[in-house]
Parts: sequence; C-alpha cells; structure tokens
Amino acid sequence: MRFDIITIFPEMFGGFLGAGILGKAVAKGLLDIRIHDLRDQAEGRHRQVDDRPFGGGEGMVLMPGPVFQAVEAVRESAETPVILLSPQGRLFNSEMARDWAGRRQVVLICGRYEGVDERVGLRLASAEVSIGDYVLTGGEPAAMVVVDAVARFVPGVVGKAASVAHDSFAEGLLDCPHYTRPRVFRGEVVPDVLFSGDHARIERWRRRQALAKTLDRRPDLVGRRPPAAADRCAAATSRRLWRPSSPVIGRPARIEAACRRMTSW
Ligand code: 6GU
Repeated sequence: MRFDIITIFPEMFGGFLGAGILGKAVAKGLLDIRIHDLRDQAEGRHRQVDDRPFGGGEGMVLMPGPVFQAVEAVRESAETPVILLSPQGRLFNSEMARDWAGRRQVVLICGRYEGVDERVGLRLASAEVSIGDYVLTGGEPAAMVVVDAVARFVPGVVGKAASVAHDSFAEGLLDCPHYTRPRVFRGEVVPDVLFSGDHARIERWRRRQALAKTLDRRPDLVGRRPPAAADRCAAATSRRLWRPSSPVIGRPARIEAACRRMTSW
C-alpha cells in the first residue's frame, strides 16, 4: 500500500519511517511511504507556499495552488482518498483506518495551524480529519498517527493478525489488562486467575476486565454497539466490580446509564 504525504517539513518523518514495525514493513515492501516537499510546487525564488489571510487576521494561510499541484502530481486515480489533516476535521477513528488500509493509495496533506485555504477542503480533499480535541502546530504528527493506525490493518505489517483483531476498539471495547514477570512487583500481585490454566475462565476474566475498564473510562463506547450475549452477564458483573478511580463516591450517572443500556439491550 502506498502513502503520499505532502508537507512543508519533510525532515520530520525520517526517524518515524525508519524504526520499529513501520520501518520493517517499509523494508519488506509492504508499505511504500513517499514524502513530498510542498515547496517543490511553489513558484518564485522564495518558494512561497503561504500568504496573509484575506479579511485580515493573524498568521499565514497555505495557498491552494501548490497544494492542488502536489496532490495532482501524485494521485494515481480519482478513487484515491485525499485526506486533509486539520483540527477542523472529523475525528479520526478505527473504522477510517480500516477503510483506508484496503486502498491502493492514500494521500495525506499536512495543514499548518494557522490554516489552509478553504478550497483545499472543499474541492481537493475527500475528507478532513483531526486526531483529537487539541491543536498541534502542524498536521505532521497527525499524519504519522494516521499512517501508523492505517498500517496496522495492512496484512503482514503486524506479526499476528489476531493481535490486531483483539486490540482496543476492534471490538468496541478498551483492551484488557496485561501482566508479565515478576508475579509480585512492589507489592502489586498478578491476579490468580491468570495462573489457573483454565483458558475459558481466563477469557471470561479478560472480557469482564475490558468491559469494566471501558465502563469506567469510556462509557460512550459501550453504548455504540449491541453487546454480545456473553457481555450482558459480564456487564452485570462489571456493575458490581466497578470502583471509582477518582475520589468520586458512587457510580457517575453516565456509567450507570451505559450499564443499563448494556444489560437491557
Ligand atoms: Cl490533524 N492538525 C493540527 N494542526 N492540529 C490537530 C490535528 C491536526 N488534530 C488535532 N489537532
């Protein structure tokens, strides 16, 4: 699968693409990631790609001309998703990552925090995407986040396909707790069930822990999907298991509501 990333800071991507799982996938030829300097599309001696905003105001705005040219130079087909990374975008999620992983090519445009000419979002990009409710100085770290999350769904990139299938969000829940040696660390012990050798029991425990954690931290996730039959009883148990991780006494209404939705679906 091929990514084309359009940026005014190509040097930011070096370490990211050379190391770890992504670095291996690039070396194996599973991923072809090309970085394009937006300034290569600029006109004039100063290689200018931004200008002052019409109507006045602070900062500079990326001009549409170089961005359109950069995308048109690399886009293989009209089907290729062209993603503008900006804090004004729709919130990036696992479904988008899975969808884009099935494409031959994805083009990513890194915005600047001051802004990108609106016509890029209107007429060039097929989606405008943000990675969270905070503002970055530029879209580059967001592009790295998107590439990483998409790459995990490309067959062969992550060693075990099962580990992708069971990760947080794949099943609409946060991941269960994990433990390794030593069995006792600074007084905290690994739960006994993990040494029982009873795989069905361990599986139930993990599922219940995942649910309890999701209800505690992200009850909004639980309401989004009908629970599997096994999870209804897990949710019932989780209601009893739940303990506040903050000094709040009792269960907040949002968690109570998520539990109720879960058990009475
Ligand atoms: Cl995609 N870009 C910028 N500049 N800030 C962000 C963002 C993107 N997502 C969250 N904050």
